[in-house]
Amino acid sequence: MANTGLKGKIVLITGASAGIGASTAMAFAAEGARLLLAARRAGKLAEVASMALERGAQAVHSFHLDVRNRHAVQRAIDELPAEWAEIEVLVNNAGLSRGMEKLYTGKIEDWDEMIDTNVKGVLYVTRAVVPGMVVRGRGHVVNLGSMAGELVYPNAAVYSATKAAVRTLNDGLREDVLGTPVRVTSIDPGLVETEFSQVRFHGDAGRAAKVYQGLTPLKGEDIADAIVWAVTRPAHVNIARISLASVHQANTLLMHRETAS
Ligand code: NDP
Ligand code: 8X3
Repeated sequence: MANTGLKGKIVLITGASAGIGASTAMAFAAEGARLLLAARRAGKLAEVASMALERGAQAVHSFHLDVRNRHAVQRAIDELPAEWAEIEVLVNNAGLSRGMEKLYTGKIEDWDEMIDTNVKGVLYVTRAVVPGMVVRGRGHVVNLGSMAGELVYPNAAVYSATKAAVRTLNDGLREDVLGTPVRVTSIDPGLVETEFSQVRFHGDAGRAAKVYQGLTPLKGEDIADAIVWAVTRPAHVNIARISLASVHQANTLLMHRETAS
């Protein structure tokens, strides 16, 4: 293992039970970090925790967290065991898309879920964790934005708006911690094959698979790799944003799909 300075460092990953969050847990585990893994599905979280220990994590502490519940978020952070309190890296990853509908016919419940998770959830976790980073004089916040935050695509206005909000919050936080050593980075991927589309289409696996048909999407590991790279730059280097997509995707509107001959 190369010395990236992450050995023994405490890394909190929200939405660690699947997809990019789980891959990020594996990548930090391989660096010997101590992992705080949070999500709602306890069984999945336990599987990720045990894989992370096998992969080299120095220790793992998992806990139930619904990022939409601001009191639960504050309580979970306040009540961390003392040996887990000094969070060095926060990965604000928990997020989702629900539905693909025109804005004027979209389901309001879907909008609420996306806004509550992707925007308010990021705010609540950031508000609970970053004061400690500022007091300790060290820390790195990584926010999962999206290419959709850069360029809205049809039938996804609300999801895209939440990710545009993440982009603004990311940049605003960087302004507000200026003068402290705390760093703030947004990771803005295009299509990544995870549970994302199944969640978006409420478990419709066929519809989800079509999203990735004929192209090679990014994998969770690709995003994890970018996150670990960003947080292991020298302490004076602040990576503002990494935008990354598959070679088959130019932006949210333009993709190259191979058709079966
Ligand atoms: P997945 O659906 O595979 O994973 C999402 C994770 O978020 C799960 O671990 C889920 O855990 C967790 N989560 C969802 N809601 C909540 C909640 N209320 N409280 C706590 N945890 C929650 O999706 P991805 O891994 O693809 O998505 C991760 C992030 O990356 C999201 O922010 C997404 O917007 C972003 N992103 C994804 C892209 C993609 O193409 N996949 C591209 C660009 C950005 P549980 O259900 O157990 O709570
Ligand atoms: C998820 C990627 O392009 O489906 O943020 O919106 S995309």
